[in-house]
Amino acid sequence: MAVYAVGDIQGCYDPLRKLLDQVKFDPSSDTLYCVGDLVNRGPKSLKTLHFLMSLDDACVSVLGNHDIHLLAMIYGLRQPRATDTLDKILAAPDVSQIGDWLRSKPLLEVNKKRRMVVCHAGIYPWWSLKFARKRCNEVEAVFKDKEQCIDLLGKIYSNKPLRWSSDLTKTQRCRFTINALTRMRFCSPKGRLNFKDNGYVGMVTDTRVPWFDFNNPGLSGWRVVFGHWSSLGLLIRPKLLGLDTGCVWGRELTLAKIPKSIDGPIKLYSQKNN
Ligand SMILES: [Mn+2]
Repeated sequence: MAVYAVGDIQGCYDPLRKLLDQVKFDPSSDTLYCVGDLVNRGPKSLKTLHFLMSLDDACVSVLGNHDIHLLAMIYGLRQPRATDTLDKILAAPDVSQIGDWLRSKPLLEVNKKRRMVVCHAGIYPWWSLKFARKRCNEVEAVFKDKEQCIDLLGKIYSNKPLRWSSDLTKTQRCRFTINALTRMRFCSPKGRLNFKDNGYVGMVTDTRVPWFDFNNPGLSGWRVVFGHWSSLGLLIRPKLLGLDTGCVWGRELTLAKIPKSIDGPIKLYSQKNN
């Protein structure tokens, strides 16, 4: 009945399997939460997806920006970038099922018993958990319908709107939600998402603050588990767990055993990519 969370896998299949062996992961009783970015840049994206799909309900994953990029490529909406390593997936006989599986994944997962919220990049600091779930549900409902999903994927590649407001159109709301949940690192104190800087914490200024450094009473009583920020590395605070430890960049993949109590100690395991 153990609950684990793993950082950005990005096709690093071998360290993932080693970590699961190390903790004797049992898919019939344990659960593995993935913070998203299951694929791309790493060596074995297709194998990673097939393995995670085989875990069925024992794997709970949220979508990361690379997973959404893959979806857009599967549906012919995006051209490959030089750093992409998605060719094998795109040529796979079951690429359409892979697309269906990815589309069914949420942007936000909640484990009530462990008081844990899982997302790829973070939660917009001006949103309560309840409101964030409402926003994510709106996107997830669109993704579940293939035609609507394709239509939305064709419209999300823009940074705007940078700031949430209640008078956005549905497309703007969905784009903002996807950008916040899967790409955000810094926000301005006035609530603008900052996509200009890809991330050194040394870049923090009065106008560029990590999303998790804003006080958000709407998340009190919850532990947020996220990835996406490899230059941050492992981040452990009482209510925060950042798990992107840059496996795909030659560092390591991190697996965390989530304690039953929110105040309990987190056990960490890590494996390099060879
Ligand atoms: Mn990411």
